[in-house]
Amino acid sequence: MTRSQSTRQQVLIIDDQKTNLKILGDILRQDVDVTLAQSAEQGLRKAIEFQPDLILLDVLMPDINGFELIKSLKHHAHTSSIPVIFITALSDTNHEEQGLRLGACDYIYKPFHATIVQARVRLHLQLSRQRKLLEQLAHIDPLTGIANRRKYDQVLEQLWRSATRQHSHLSLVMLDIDHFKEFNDHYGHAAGDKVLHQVATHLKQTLRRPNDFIARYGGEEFVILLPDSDEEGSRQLIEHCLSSIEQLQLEHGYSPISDYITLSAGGISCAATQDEDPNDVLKRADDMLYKAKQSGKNQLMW
Ligand code: GH3
Ligand code: MG
Ligand code: MG
Ligand code: MG
Repeated sequence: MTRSQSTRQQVLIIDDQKTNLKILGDILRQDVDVTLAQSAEQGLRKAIEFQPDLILLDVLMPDINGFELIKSLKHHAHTSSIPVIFITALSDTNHEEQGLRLGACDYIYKPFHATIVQARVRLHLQLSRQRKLLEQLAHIDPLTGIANRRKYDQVLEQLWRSATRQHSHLSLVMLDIDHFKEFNDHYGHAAGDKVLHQVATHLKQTLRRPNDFIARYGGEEFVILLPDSDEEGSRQLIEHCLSSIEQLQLEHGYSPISDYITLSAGGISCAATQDEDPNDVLKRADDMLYKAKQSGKNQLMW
Protein backbone atom coordinates (compact mmCIF):
# COMPACT_ATOMS: atom_id res chain seq x y z
CA MET A 1 0.00 0.00 0.00
CA THR A 2 1.38 3.44 -0.88
CA ARG A 3 1.61 6.31 1.58
CA SER A 4 -1.38 8.19 0.19
CA GLN A 5 -3.62 5.12 0.43
CA SER A 6 -2.62 4.55 4.04
CA THR A 7 -4.49 6.41 6.75
CA ARG A 8 -1.68 5.69 9.22
CA GLN A 9 0.52 8.65 9.99
CA GLN A 10 4.27 8.42 9.67
CA VAL A 11 6.89 9.24 12.30
CA LEU A 12 10.59 9.64 11.52
CA ILE A 13 12.91 8.86 14.44
CA ILE A 14 16.46 10.26 14.26
CA ASP A 15 18.94 9.02 16.88
CA ASP A 16 22.58 7.92 16.65
CA GLN A 17 22.01 5.01 19.08
CA LYS A 18 20.66 1.84 17.48
CA THR A 19 19.10 0.70 20.75
CA ASN A 20 17.15 3.96 21.13
CA LEU A 21 15.87 3.63 17.57
CA LYS A 22 14.73 0.09 18.28
CA ILE A 23 12.99 0.89 21.58
CA LEU A 24 11.26 4.03 20.27
CA GLY A 25 10.28 2.24 17.08
CA ASP A 26 8.74 -0.62 19.08
CA ILE A 27 6.86 1.83 21.33
CA LEU A 28 5.29 3.71 18.42
CA ARG A 29 4.77 1.05 15.78
CA GLN A 30 1.34 0.01 17.03
CA ASP A 31 0.00 3.54 16.34
CA VAL A 32 1.96 4.75 13.32
CA ASP A 33 4.31 3.86 10.48
CA VAL A 34 7.87 4.33 11.65
CA THR A 35 10.96 5.33 9.66
CA LEU A 36 14.41 5.27 11.31
CA ALA A 37 17.56 7.33 10.67
CA GLN A 38 20.84 6.88 12.50
CA SER A 39 22.41 10.25 11.67
CA ALA A 40 21.31 13.83 11.12
CA GLU A 41 22.30 13.69 7.47
CA GLN A 42 20.29 10.55 6.83
CA GLY A 43 17.42 12.06 8.84
CA LEU A 44 17.27 15.20 6.69
CA ARG A 45 17.28 13.11 3.52
CA LYS A 46 14.45 10.89 4.78
CA ALA A 47 12.44 13.88 6.02
CA ILE A 48 12.55 15.43 2.53
CA GLU A 49 11.83 12.12 0.81
CA PHE A 50 9.09 10.69 3.05
CA GLN A 51 7.45 13.89 4.37
CA PRO A 52 6.66 12.36 7.77
CA ASP A 53 3.86 13.78 9.93
CA LEU A 54 6.20 14.10 12.92
CA ILE A 55 9.92 13.85 13.71
CA LEU A 56 11.38 12.55 16.98
CA LEU A 57 14.87 14.00 17.19
CA ASP A 58 17.84 13.22 19.40
CA VAL A 59 20.13 16.16 20.25
CA LEU A 60 23.51 14.59 21.03
CA MET A 61 24.76 13.02 17.82
CA PRO A 62 28.22 13.02 16.20
CA ASP A 63 28.83 15.30 13.16
CA ILE A 64 25.58 17.31 13.11
CA ASN A 65 23.63 17.54 16.38
CA GLY A 66 19.86 17.82 16.73
CA PHE A 67 19.88 21.59 17.34
CA GLU A 68 21.76 22.10 14.07
CA LEU A 69 19.51 19.69 12.21
CA ILE A 70 16.28 21.40 13.27
CA LYS A 71 17.61 24.66 11.77
CA SER A 72 18.00 22.91 8.39
CA LEU A 73 14.57 21.30 8.71
CA LYS A 74 12.90 24.64 9.48
CA HIS A 75 14.82 26.34 6.66
CA HIS A 76 13.93 23.79 3.96
CA ALA A 77 10.60 24.57 2.26
CA HIS A 78 9.61 20.90 2.09
CA THR A 79 10.21 20.16 5.76
CA SER A 80 9.61 23.48 7.52
CA SER A 81 6.10 22.66 8.68
CA ILE A 82 6.82 19.14 9.99
CA PRO A 83 6.54 19.17 13.80
CA VAL A 84 9.67 18.11 15.69
CA ILE A 85 9.86 16.66 19.22
CA PHE A 86 13.30 16.59 20.83
CA ILE A 87 14.03 13.48 22.86
CA THR A 88 17.33 13.90 24.64
CA ALA A 89 19.57 13.31 27.64
CA LEU A 90 20.10 17.11 27.88
CA SER A 91 17.56 17.28 30.68
CA ASP A 92 17.86 20.85 31.89
CA THR A 93 15.67 23.90 31.36
CA ASN A 94 18.32 25.87 29.41
CA HIS A 95 18.58 23.24 26.71
CA GLU A 96 14.84 22.69 26.76
CA GLU A 97 14.26 26.39 26.21
CA GLN A 98 16.83 26.42 23.40
CA GLY A 99 15.13 23.47 21.71
CA LEU A 100 11.69 25.07 21.88
CA ARG A 101 13.06 28.39 20.64
CA LEU A 102 14.52 26.63 17.61
CA GLY A 103 11.02 25.56 16.68
CA ALA A 104 10.45 22.18 18.36
CA CYS A 105 6.84 21.57 19.42
CA ASP A 106 7.84 19.51 22.46
CA TYR A 107 10.86 18.34 24.47
CA ILE A 108 11.15 14.95 26.21
CA TYR A 109 13.92 14.00 28.65
CA LYS A 110 15.84 10.71 28.45
CA PRO A 111 15.52 8.27 30.08
CA PHE A 112 11.98 8.42 28.78
CA HIS A 113 8.77 6.70 29.85
CA ALA A 114 7.16 4.76 27.03
CA THR A 115 3.62 5.87 27.89
CA ILE A 116 4.62 9.56 27.96
CA VAL A 117 6.32 9.29 24.57
CA GLN A 118 3.22 7.59 23.16
CA ALA A 119 0.87 10.17 24.65
CA ARG A 120 2.85 13.18 23.40
CA VAL A 121 3.34 11.70 19.95
CA ARG A 122 -0.40 11.01 19.73
CA LEU A 123 -1.20 14.57 20.79
CA HIS A 124 1.12 16.17 18.23
CA LEU A 125 -0.05 13.86 15.46
CA GLN A 126 -3.62 14.86 16.19
CA LEU A 127 -2.66 18.54 16.04
CA SER A 128 -0.77 17.91 12.81
CA ARG A 129 -3.81 16.22 11.26
CA GLN A 130 -6.02 19.17 12.22
CA ARG A 131 -3.50 21.68 10.88
CA LYS A 132 -3.34 19.86 7.53
CA LEU A 133 -7.11 19.78 7.29
CA LEU A 134 -7.33 23.51 7.96
CA GLU A 135 -4.59 24.16 5.41
CA GLN A 136 -6.48 22.14 2.85
CA LEU A 137 -9.72 23.99 3.55
CA ALA A 138 -7.91 27.31 3.26
CA HIS A 139 -5.99 26.51 0.08
CA ILE A 140 -8.03 24.13 -2.05
CA ASP A 141 -10.89 25.23 -4.29
CA PRO A 142 -13.72 22.86 -3.35
CA LEU A 143 -15.34 22.74 -6.80
CA THR A 144 -12.27 21.82 -8.83
CA GLY A 145 -9.94 20.31 -6.21
CA ILE A 146 -7.01 22.46 -7.35
CA ALA A 147 -5.37 25.37 -5.47
CA ASN A 148 -7.44 28.49 -4.91
CA ARG A 149 -6.59 32.16 -5.30
CA ARG A 150 -5.28 32.46 -1.73
CA LYS A 151 -2.76 29.67 -2.31
CA TYR A 152 -1.85 31.19 -5.67
CA ASP A 153 -0.94 34.50 -3.99
CA GLN A 154 1.39 32.65 -1.61
CA VAL A 155 3.03 30.51 -4.27
CA LEU A 156 3.53 33.45 -6.64
CA GLU A 157 5.39 35.32 -3.92
CA GLN A 158 7.58 32.31 -3.09
CA LEU A 159 8.39 31.51 -6.72
CA TRP A 160 9.09 35.16 -7.51
CA ARG A 161 11.48 35.44 -4.58
CA SER A 162 13.33 32.29 -5.50
CA ALA A 163 13.50 33.22 -9.22
CA THR A 164 14.90 36.63 -8.22
CA ARG A 165 17.56 34.94 -6.07
CA GLN A 166 18.50 32.42 -8.73
CA HIS A 167 18.24 34.86 -11.68
CA SER A 168 15.93 32.39 -13.38
CA HIS A 169 12.89 32.73 -15.61
CA LEU A 170 9.28 32.40 -14.61
CA SER A 171 6.31 32.03 -16.94
CA LEU A 172 2.84 33.25 -15.95
CA VAL A 173 -0.21 32.15 -17.91
CA MET A 174 -3.88 33.12 -17.62
CA LEU A 175 -6.47 30.77 -19.11
CA ASP A 176 -10.20 31.25 -19.56
CA ILE A 177 -12.92 28.94 -20.89
CA ASP A 178 -14.45 30.18 -24.14
CA HIS A 179 -18.17 30.92 -24.41
CA PHE A 180 -18.82 29.46 -21.01
CA LYS A 181 -21.84 31.65 -20.36
CA GLU A 182 -23.56 30.04 -23.35
CA PHE A 183 -22.62 26.63 -21.99
CA ASN A 184 -24.19 27.40 -18.61
CA ASP A 185 -27.25 28.96 -20.20
CA HIS A 186 -27.97 25.87 -22.30
CA TYR A 187 -26.70 22.92 -20.25
CA GLY A 188 -27.28 24.30 -16.75
CA HIS A 189 -25.03 25.35 -13.92
CA ALA A 190 -24.44 21.81 -12.63
CA ALA A 191 -23.11 20.71 -16.02
CA GLY A 192 -20.94 23.85 -16.02
CA ASP A 193 -19.53 22.90 -12.64
CA LYS A 194 -18.68 19.45 -13.96
CA VAL A 195 -16.82 20.94 -16.92
CA LEU A 196 -14.86 23.24 -14.62
CA HIS A 197 -13.78 20.20 -12.63
CA GLN A 198 -12.83 18.24 -15.77
CA VAL A 199 -10.86 21.14 -17.24
CA ALA A 200 -9.01 21.80 -13.96
CA THR A 201 -8.16 18.13 -13.48
CA HIS A 202 -6.91 17.80 -17.05
CA LEU A 203 -4.76 20.94 -16.85
CA LYS A 204 -3.24 19.79 -13.59
CA GLN A 205 -2.41 16.38 -15.05
CA THR A 206 -0.79 18.02 -18.06
CA LEU A 207 1.72 19.88 -15.87
CA ARG A 208 4.40 17.32 -15.15
CA ARG A 209 7.23 19.09 -13.36
CA PRO A 210 6.87 19.11 -9.55
CA ASN A 211 7.16 22.91 -9.22
CA ASP A 212 4.72 23.78 -12.01
CA PHE A 213 1.63 25.23 -10.37
CA ILE A 214 -2.02 25.74 -11.29
CA ALA A 215 -4.81 27.49 -9.43
CA ARG A 216 -8.40 28.50 -10.09
CA TYR A 217 -8.08 32.26 -10.31
CA GLY A 218 -11.81 32.91 -10.26
CA GLY A 219 -15.01 31.88 -12.10
CA GLU A 220 -13.86 30.02 -15.23
CA GLU A 221 -10.32 31.40 -15.14
CA PHE A 222 -7.15 29.55 -14.27
CA VAL A 223 -3.59 30.69 -13.69
CA ILE A 224 -0.47 28.59 -14.34
CA LEU A 225 3.03 29.35 -13.03
CA LEU A 226 6.01 27.66 -14.66
CA PRO A 227 9.25 28.30 -12.76
CA ASP A 228 12.59 27.77 -14.53
CA SER A 229 10.92 27.47 -17.88
CA ASP A 230 12.01 29.39 -20.97
CA GLU A 231 9.55 31.00 -23.34
CA GLU A 232 9.75 28.30 -26.00
CA GLY A 233 9.17 25.43 -23.55
CA SER A 234 6.34 27.29 -21.79
CA ARG A 235 4.56 28.11 -25.05
CA GLN A 236 4.75 24.51 -26.19
CA LEU A 237 3.34 23.25 -22.92
CA ILE A 238 0.41 25.68 -22.95
CA GLU A 239 -0.31 25.03 -26.65
CA HIS A 240 -0.46 21.37 -25.71
CA CYS A 241 -2.85 22.18 -22.82
CA LEU A 242 -5.21 24.02 -25.17
CA SER A 243 -5.22 21.39 -27.92
CA SER A 244 -5.62 18.52 -25.49
CA ILE A 245 -8.57 20.25 -23.78
CA GLU A 246 -10.36 20.45 -27.13
CA GLN A 247 -9.48 16.80 -27.76
CA LEU A 248 -11.28 15.85 -24.55
CA GLN A 249 -14.38 16.53 -26.68
CA LEU A 250 -16.51 18.00 -23.90
CA GLU A 251 -19.54 18.79 -26.02
CA HIS A 252 -20.46 22.45 -26.41
CA GLY A 253 -23.20 22.71 -29.01
CA TYR A 254 -23.62 26.46 -28.56
CA SER A 255 -20.06 27.62 -29.09
CA PRO A 256 -19.61 29.43 -32.42
CA ILE A 257 -15.94 28.37 -32.64
CA SER A 258 -15.88 24.62 -31.91
CA ASP A 259 -18.14 21.64 -31.17
CA TYR A 260 -16.30 21.25 -27.87
CA ILE A 261 -15.15 23.19 -24.82
CA THR A 262 -12.07 25.27 -25.65
CA LEU A 263 -9.75 27.63 -23.77
CA SER A 264 -7.99 30.87 -24.56
CA ALA A 265 -4.72 31.76 -22.87
CA GLY A 266 -2.31 34.63 -22.47
CA GLY A 267 1.23 34.12 -21.27
CA ILE A 268 4.40 35.94 -20.45
CA SER A 269 7.88 34.74 -19.63
CA CYS A 270 10.17 37.01 -17.67
CA ALA A 271 13.32 37.24 -15.59
CA ALA A 272 12.18 38.00 -12.05
CA THR A 273 13.60 41.10 -10.38
CA GLN A 274 13.22 42.61 -6.95
CA ASP A 275 11.82 45.93 -8.18
CA GLU A 276 9.06 44.43 -10.24
CA ASP A 277 5.69 43.53 -8.78
CA PRO A 278 4.71 40.05 -10.02
CA ASN A 279 1.09 41.19 -10.06
CA ASP A 280 2.01 43.69 -12.81
CA VAL A 281 3.45 40.77 -14.77
CA LEU A 282 0.22 38.84 -14.35
CA LYS A 283 -1.63 41.89 -15.62
CA ARG A 284 0.44 41.66 -18.82
CA ALA A 285 -0.49 37.96 -19.15
CA ASP A 286 -4.11 39.02 -18.72
CA ASP A 287 -3.69 41.61 -21.51
CA MET A 288 -2.43 38.76 -23.72
CA LEU A 289 -5.49 36.71 -22.80
CA TYR A 290 -7.68 39.65 -23.83
CA LYS A 291 -5.89 39.72 -27.21
CA ALA A 292 -6.43 35.98 -27.63
CA LYS A 293 -10.15 36.52 -27.01
CA GLN A 294 -10.26 39.46 -29.43
CA SER A 295 -8.52 37.45 -32.14
CA GLY A 296 -11.00 34.60 -32.24
CA LYS A 297 -10.45 32.62 -28.98
CA ASN A 298 -9.26 28.97 -28.67
CA GLN A 299 -5.64 30.13 -28.89
CA LEU A 300 -2.59 31.24 -26.96
CA MET A 301 -1.10 34.72 -27.21
CA TRP A 302 2.35 35.32 -25.83
P1 GH3 B 1 -15.48 34.40 -23.24
O1 GH3 B 1 -15.39 33.39 -24.32
O2 GH3 B 1 -15.22 35.78 -23.73
O3 GH3 B 1 -14.60 34.05 -22.08
O4 GH3 B 1 -16.98 34.39 -22.74
P2 GH3 B 1 -17.59 33.66 -21.49
O5 GH3 B 1 -19.03 33.44 -21.74
O6 GH3 B 1 -16.80 32.45 -21.14
O7 GH3 B 1 -17.29 34.70 -20.37
P3 GH3 B 1 -18.22 35.53 -19.42
O8 GH3 B 1 -17.25 36.29 -18.53
O9 GH3 B 1 -19.24 36.32 -20.18
O10 GH3 B 1 -18.97 34.47 -18.56
C1 GH3 B 1 -18.30 33.63 -17.68
C2 GH3 B 1 -19.27 32.57 -17.27
O11 GH3 B 1 -18.67 31.64 -16.40
C3 GH3 B 1 -20.46 33.14 -16.57
C4 GH3 B 1 -20.65 32.26 -15.37
O12 GH3 B 1 -21.93 31.74 -15.36
C5 GH3 B 1 -19.66 31.12 -15.58
N1 GH3 B 1 -19.09 30.69 -14.31
C6 GH3 B 1 -18.23 31.34 -13.51
N2 GH3 B 1 -17.99 30.61 -12.39
C7 GH3 B 1 -18.72 29.49 -12.48
C8 GH3 B 1 -18.93 28.36 -11.64
O13 GH3 B 1 -18.37 28.24 -10.56
N3 GH3 B 1 -19.76 27.39 -12.08
C9 GH3 B 1 -20.38 27.48 -13.28
N4 GH3 B 1 -21.18 26.48 -13.65
N5 GH3 B 1 -20.24 28.54 -14.09
C10 GH3 B 1 -19.42 29.54 -13.70
MG1 MG C 1 22.53 10.58 20.82
MG1 MG D 1 -13.79 34.93 -17.67
MG1 MG E 1 -14.79 32.76 -20.51
